[in-house]
Amino acid sequence: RPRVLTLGETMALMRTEGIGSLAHAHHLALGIGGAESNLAIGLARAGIDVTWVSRVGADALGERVLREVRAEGVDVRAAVDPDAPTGLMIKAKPTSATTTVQYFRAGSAASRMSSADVPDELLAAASLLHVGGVTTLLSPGAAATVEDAVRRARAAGVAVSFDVNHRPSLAPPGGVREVYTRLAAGADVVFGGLEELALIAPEGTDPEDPEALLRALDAHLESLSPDDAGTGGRELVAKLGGDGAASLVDGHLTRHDGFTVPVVDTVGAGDAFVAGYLAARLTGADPAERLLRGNAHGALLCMSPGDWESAPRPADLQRFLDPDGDPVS
Ligand code: KDG
Repeated sequence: RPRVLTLGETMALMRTEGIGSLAHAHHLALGIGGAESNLAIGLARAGIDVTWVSRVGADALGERVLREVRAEGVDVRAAVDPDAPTGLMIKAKPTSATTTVQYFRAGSAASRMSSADVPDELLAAASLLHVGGVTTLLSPGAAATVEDAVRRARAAGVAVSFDVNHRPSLAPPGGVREVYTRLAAGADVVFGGLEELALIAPEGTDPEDPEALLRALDAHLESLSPDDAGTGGRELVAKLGGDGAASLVDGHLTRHDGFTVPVVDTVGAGDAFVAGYLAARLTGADPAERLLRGNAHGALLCMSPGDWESAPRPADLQRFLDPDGDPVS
C-alpha cells in the first residue's frame, strides 16, 4: 500500500461564527487547521496511509491538535515541545464576500522543527514525501528541515511532491524564489496557483496563461535539475480555483473545468485538491482523473466552513459525482 509522509505546522484555529469585524465578535468557534494536516486528513479519508510530522506546545491547544489529527486515522509523529506554544490562527468574515486570517505563530513549537523530527525510517517507509512552501517560511530551521527531507527522500528513491502554497505575510525580506525553485526542481509533482507558479517561473512568463506558464516552468525546472533528477517525468499542476485545474504530464497538457458549487469558505480547498489529486495518482488514475478527483475534493471543501472537516470519504465523493445514485452507501 502507498504511504504518504508529510510535515508541517498545525495551529489552533479560532473562527467567528457570524459576519462582521472580529472587533465586534462575541463568540469564537475553536478547531484546528494546517495545510499539511489538512492534506493528511484528506488522504486518510480517501483511504491512503499517511504519516504527519510536526511539533506542538505542551499546552491544551497542542493536545487538541494531536487528538483531532489522530482521530482522523493519520499516523501522528509530533514532538511536544515544552519551550514553545502551539500556533494560533483567527479567521473572520468581515463581509459575506471576504475572509481574513490573522496568525499568532511566530516562535511556535512547529517553527522549531528539525531534521531529527524526520528520521530516515519514516522516509524509508514512504512512497511519497509531500512538503509545502509555508513550512519553509516558519523559521530558517524549519526551511532547512524541509530541504533536508527532500534531499534525503530523493537519495532514497522516494517520490517528492511540493505545493508552493505561499503565504505572502510570512515571506522573508529576501524573497522566496530561490528556496521554492530548489524544492520544485527536486520534486516529481509540483502544485500551485498561477501566481504561485509564476513565483518560480522564468521572469516575464505570462501568469494568466496556464499552458504557457506550465510549459515555461517545466523547461526551466528541467534545466536546473541535477542529472539524477526525479523518479519519473516531472508533473506540474496548476490549481485554478473555481476554473478547475490544468496539468502538464510528460509534455501533455490536460484541463478539467472544475465544478460549480455554492461557496461558503475556500480556505483549505487547495489542500483538499492536492489530497484528491495525490490519492488518485497513488492508486494509478490517469491525468484527467487526477484533476477531476482534485477538483471534486476542492469543491466539497468549499461548501462548508472549516479548513478540512468536509474532506470527502469515498461515499461522499460518489454522492457528489453521482447525485442521482443510491444515497445509501
Ligand atoms: O491551506 C489552509 C491553511 O491556510 C490553513 O489550514 C492554515 O496552514 C495554514 C496556514 O498557514 O495558513
